[in-house]
Parts: sequence; C-alpha cells; structure tokens
Amino acid sequence: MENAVVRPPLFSERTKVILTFAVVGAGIYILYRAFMKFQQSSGQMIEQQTGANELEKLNNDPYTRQKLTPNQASAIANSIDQAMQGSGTAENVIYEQLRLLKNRADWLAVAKAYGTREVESGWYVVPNQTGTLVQNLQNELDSNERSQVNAILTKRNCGVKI
Ligand SMILES: [Ca+2]
Repeated sequence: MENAVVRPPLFSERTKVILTFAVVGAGIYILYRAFMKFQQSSGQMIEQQTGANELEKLNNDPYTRQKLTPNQASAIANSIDQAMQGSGTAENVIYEQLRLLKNRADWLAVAKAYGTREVESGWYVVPNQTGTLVQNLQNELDSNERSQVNAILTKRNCGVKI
C-alpha cells in the first residue's frame, strides 16, 4: 500500500485569514490616501482660482488694485516660505512681511505668488506639508501666533483670517 504524501499547506487557515485582511486593509488604505490627496489638491486649486479671479477684479479698479509690484509680492511670499521651513518657524519674519501689505489685493497677490509649496518639517518622523499660504500658515503657527497674524491682516484690510 502506498502512502499518499501529505504536504503541509504553505499557510495555515488562520494565516490566510490574517494575510487576506492585511492585503485588503492595505488596499483600502492606499485608496483612501489617494482620495484624500485628490480632494486636498482639488480644494487647493479652487482656492487658487477663486483668489486669482478676485485679484483680477480688484486690479481693474484703481481704488482697490494691489499696491505691491509683482516682484514685491514674490519677495514677500519667498520670505514667508523661508520663515516656515524647517523645525523652527521665524514668526517675527512672518509678522514683519505681512505688515508690508496694504490691502486685500496685496494679500491675494502674495497668496498667488506663493501658490502651493512644500514646507519641510525638519523632523524625520514628521511628514512635510504641502499647501497654500493659508494652509501652511495654519499648520506652522499656534493659536496665539495666528491671532497675531489675524490682527495684522485685519489692520491691513486684507479681508482674510487664518
Ligand atoms: Ca517650521
């Protein structure tokens, strides 16, 4: 009589169940991340487009048009960008730069020049953040610092709160 060779299964039933959950879970997570990323970037695009449209309108009126030149607006956006990079944040530079704005069109011009940028967290374990000027300021500043920024933005008639 011949003995049938019974080979042990590669995975036990229990392991198969665990593996199935792991694979399905990973798939759902990847889809979720892709969806969130899509939602975030389309939200940023809408914010940018709305701002650009309003800026164009304001710039058609001599009373509301931006006082900053495009170069000045870019320089302010770059300075704020630099102030946010890395583990620390130079709040005083941000306040100082925002005090250069004179009206809402100036704010919109700086936000447009900023566009969407990546801010390095400066910490290996903390992911970098990519966002609009408002999003990155909100992420970088604590509530007390945001109040200071909002006081400046109100004083400068920027018509925005972060
Ligand atoms: Ca920072």
